[in-house]
Amino acid sequence: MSQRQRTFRARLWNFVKLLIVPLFIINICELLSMRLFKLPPSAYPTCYSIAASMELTPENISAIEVNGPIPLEDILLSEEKPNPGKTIFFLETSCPCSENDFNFSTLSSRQACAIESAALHNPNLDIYVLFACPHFRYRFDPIMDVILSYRNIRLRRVNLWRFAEDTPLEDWMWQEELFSARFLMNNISNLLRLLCLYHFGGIYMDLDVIVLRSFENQLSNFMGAEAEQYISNAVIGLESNGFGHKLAELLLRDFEENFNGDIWAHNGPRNILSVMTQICGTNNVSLMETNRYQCQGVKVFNHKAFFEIQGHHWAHFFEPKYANKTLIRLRNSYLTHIWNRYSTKRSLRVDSNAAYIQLARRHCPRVLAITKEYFD
Ligand SMILES: *[C@@H]1O[C@H](CO)[C@@H](O)[C@H](O)[C@H]1NC(C)=O
Ligand SMILES: *[C@@H]1O[C@H](CO)[C@@H](O)[C@H](O)[C@H]1NC(C)=O
Ligand SMILES: *[C@@H]1O[C@H](CO)[C@@H](O)[C@H](O)[C@H]1NC(C)=O
Ligand SMILES: *[C@@H]1O[C@H](CO)[C@@H](O)[C@H](O)[C@H]1NC(C)=O
Ligand SMILES: CC(=O)N[C@H]1CO[C@H](CO)[C@@H](O)[C@@H]1O
Repeated sequence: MSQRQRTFRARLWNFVKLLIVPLFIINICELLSMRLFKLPPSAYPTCYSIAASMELTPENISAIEVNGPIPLEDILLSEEKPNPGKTIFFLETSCPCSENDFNFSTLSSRQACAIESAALHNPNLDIYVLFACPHFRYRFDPIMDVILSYRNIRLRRVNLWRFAEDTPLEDWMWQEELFSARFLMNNISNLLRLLCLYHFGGIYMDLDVIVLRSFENQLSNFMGAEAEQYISNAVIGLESNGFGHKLAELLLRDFEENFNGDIWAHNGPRNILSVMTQICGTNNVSLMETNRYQCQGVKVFNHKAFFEIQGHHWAHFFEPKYANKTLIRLRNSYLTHIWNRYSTKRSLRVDSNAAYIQLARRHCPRVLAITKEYFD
């Protein structure tokens, strides 16, 4: 190596050191300050803790104005509790706030449709809709009114930290919560669904589905394959006791362990597949589907049950030319996922002939009836 090359290398190395060392120190300081002064890592997650700190207690509940917003009861503090193993849970976990200011809880027509369809087809189950963040709803809100016209629907709030008490994640929520909040908040919905099933058993469903038939005869432990080698966490059923409760615990523990690990993407479905592999002794999802007894009785539905129309075909719900075929394909499904992730920006007129509207007419008639112009 020539003298010149060596000098160049030395310079380069010095430059890299100059760059890396301060970055490293900044990083350490950031971590330390988060630990020592409990500074949240970014503004967004603080909305959840602000919401939790603004809770109404029985003492100040009477301070609410007569015509003011209506407070939601905390699911754990309310006298009326979900019926163990006989409740369907929906979660609304978004939490935007600005300067301690929250919008009130409300639902889009599509979310309300999921909830109505569950209530309509399962009159003997409780339907609980849980809000992680704003704790009030508007006094005049046609969508909420129509939802509450079903006797089996309840709206509640959850305080994330209280909800983790008496679960395997109780300590973890407090210790790691601020340190890792950035990640936790992204995945709050993945976590909260497991906590619901741990507390009460029952069925969890995403808010971007339509229920097509009754689950009242399916109140056992079940999951749904979304594709070959892929089990979704969009719909999960667990009994409130016995192996169902045990499975909820395994899922929570796996969630916690891998929260700190490197395999982070798609953690919801990864979490499910890893635990199912453990209990079934195989990672082959088709074998899980055909041999329920190998999986301690946990039923894994074929993808046709919940995901007959796959994500890349989400437009089949929106374009009238696909409607007939789509409705025929869904004839044997229990529910269908509408893929909000892809379809949320796609507006749909209430008078469209699209499959989504035709399904809504049959499975969420009251919500569709009060929706003006756009079913969004
Ligand atoms: C209600 O009272 C609690 C303390 O009991 C307080 O922390 C909370 O901020 C109050 N909520 C409102 C909306 O005033
Ligand atoms: C409340 O809703 C309005 C209208 O949808 C929106 O512009 C505003 O940013 C929201 N505020 C918060 C705090 O989320
Ligand atoms: C799963 O098992 C089935 C039946 O034995 C087999 O046909 C299939 O190839 C297996 N799939 C994988 C991914 O190993
Ligand atoms: C869908 O089926 C209806 C009758 O059930 C028929 O009138 C209509 O033309 C069909 N639409 C398409 C796009 O095939
Ligand atoms: C479903 C979800 O939001 N998953 C996210 C969990 O957090 C990781 C890390 O931020 C994301 O990569 C996942 O997308």
